[in-house]
Amino acid sequence: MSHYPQAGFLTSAHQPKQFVADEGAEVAFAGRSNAGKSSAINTIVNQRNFARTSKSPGRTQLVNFFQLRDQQRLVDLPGYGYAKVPRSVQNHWQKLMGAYFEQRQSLAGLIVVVDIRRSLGDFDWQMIDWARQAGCAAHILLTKSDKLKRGACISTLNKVNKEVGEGINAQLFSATKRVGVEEARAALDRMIGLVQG
Ligand SMILES: Nc1nc2c(ncn2[C@@H]2O[C@H](COP(=O)(O)OP(=O)(O)OP(=O)(O)O)[C@@H](O)[C@H]2O)c(=O)[nH]1
Ligand SMILES: [Mg+2]
Repeated sequence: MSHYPQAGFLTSAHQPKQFVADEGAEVAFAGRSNAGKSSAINTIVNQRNFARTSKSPGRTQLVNFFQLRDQQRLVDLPGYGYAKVPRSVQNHWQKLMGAYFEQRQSLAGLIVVVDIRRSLGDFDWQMIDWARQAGCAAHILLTKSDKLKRGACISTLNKVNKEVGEGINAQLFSATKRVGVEEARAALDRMIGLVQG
């Protein structure tokens, strides 16, 4: 059975006015295009094709809202940093994300999904800064950890934890090999308020 039996798709928003009612609590997933956000969400929720995945990066330009439990949501934010996206799309992304982080009272936490083979990029840092400004918790998934040897995973994990400093934790994750799923669920549940901590 799913860890989140009530989970389901709510809506996709292209404009802030399409965001779902700003009540309860939600945790947003952000990351570079193709980093593995949708795969991470599917694995954590334990439903195939819950959030769609794609082989062509930059396809998801919408803010996708999912119900997790009553008054608790997951949000799949549009991927960033895909060079071939036209400037108009990049500007739209910037505005949409700015509005989301500024307005969203129900934003309880941010999960930044980073391909472990890349270090944190400018946009990842912008997300972390926005989260800090919004006063919400943040957690980092170093995903695709199946692509590196154990030693390289650990040294990247240590390096990233040092870079982000106090208050934010990074962890190893793999959607393919199901690494770090319980740890990610615990972070998600803690941020969303199920477990006070
Ligand atoms: N080996 C490996 N591949 C992964 C993992 N997670 C995702 N992928 C692959 O990486 C690609 C992108 O995954 P998505 O989950 O669609 O990435 P995304 O961040 O949602 O991408 P956009 O929505 O386009 O921004 C797909 O081909 C996935 O199969 C993982 O843990 N290990
Ligand atoms: Mg996606």
